Amino acid sequence: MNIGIVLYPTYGGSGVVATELGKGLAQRGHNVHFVSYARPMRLDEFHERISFHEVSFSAYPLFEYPPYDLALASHLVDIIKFHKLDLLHVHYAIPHATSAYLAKQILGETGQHIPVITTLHGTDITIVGSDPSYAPVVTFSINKSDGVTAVSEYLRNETCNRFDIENEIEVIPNFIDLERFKRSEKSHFKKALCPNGEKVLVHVSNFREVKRVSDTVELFDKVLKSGIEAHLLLVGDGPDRQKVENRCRELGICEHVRFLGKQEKIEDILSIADLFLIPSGSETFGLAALEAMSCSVPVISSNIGGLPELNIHGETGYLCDLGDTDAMGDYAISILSDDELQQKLSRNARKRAEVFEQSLVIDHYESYYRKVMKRM
Ligand code: GMT
Repeated sequence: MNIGIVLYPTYGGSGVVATELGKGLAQRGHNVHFVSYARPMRLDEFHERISFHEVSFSAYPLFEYPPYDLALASHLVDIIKFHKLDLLHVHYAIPHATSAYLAKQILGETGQHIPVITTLHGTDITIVGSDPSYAPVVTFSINKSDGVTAVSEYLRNETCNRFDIENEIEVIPNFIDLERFKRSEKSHFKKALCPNGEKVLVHVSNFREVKRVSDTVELFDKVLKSGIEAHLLLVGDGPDRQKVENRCRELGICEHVRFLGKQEKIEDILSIADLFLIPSGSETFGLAALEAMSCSVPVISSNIGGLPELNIHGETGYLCDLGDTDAMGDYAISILSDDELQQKLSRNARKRAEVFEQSLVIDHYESYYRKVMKRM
């Protein structure tokens, strides 16, 4: 098949899922055309069946806001026609599903029909929560898609509750490359960061408010106060970075907290982790937690969104009420002070990650593509 994938190229789960899916499809013999305004972060290698189309648009003085959605629709018309795409898979309703609908209508005028599949990753729903003016466009774009997928049961239910959805939504979860994300020998790295064998807690995010990075610092402070020698590695960057560092200074724990910034080889860092923290205020799936679990790292998360579909309380880690850093701290202390418990949770975490193995989920996408194409 010739497949178009429209995605956001930035440091974030939806871009990672879309890129890894496209790479996996290319390995299976499909021709994949990625479309975005910049090269996607994980699209870092050459493959003869992968192309990237950059959507460029001019900043005319007349436009205070350059119309990216229209530029994208025009590019899509051209790409679909010239490369004879069989299917367009867009990640995010805003504006991708809307631009895809426009492109489809334009092509329909010439008798060319292309199925459009929209994958919801979640922030579309959150944005509408805080800005209802998008609701009609999101509802329309979801209903006009030929197929719709969501990354968790939670997101499917949330979408149906918030919008007037006529389409069926198929749940296809995030997935993981178990070969890449596995615990590997990194003792030199561990020794450099923790010369006295300190425990390692890790958090990875884009430091947006919704990630509640400060909660990781609060619960880590509790861990330190219990007498456990430990380091907290904070990976990623974003708007809350300074606030979090200020809190570490107030608590006087800076020598135990390392801000590593954005990192490509997350699996190396996860390989020396004893515990992963994801106290988010909203998380439709929690790809960062899945990456940690695949590297045999137990997870302490908030009990919200799609996280309970991934992290099993008492088996792969623990789920706590949102913002309950006291309980999170207590669970962290119990894991870090009991090797047997830590090892049991680690083994279970890896086993749980195997459910989301990449090729199984790509199979699911491929069969969904066929199902949608058949009913066209
Ligand atoms: O979490 C983020 O800030 C990034 C966001 C994105 O838009 O890329 O991730 C969302 O999609 C991921 C892939 O499906 C999910 O694993 C994340 O849970 C989801 N983030 C939120 O719901 C906040």
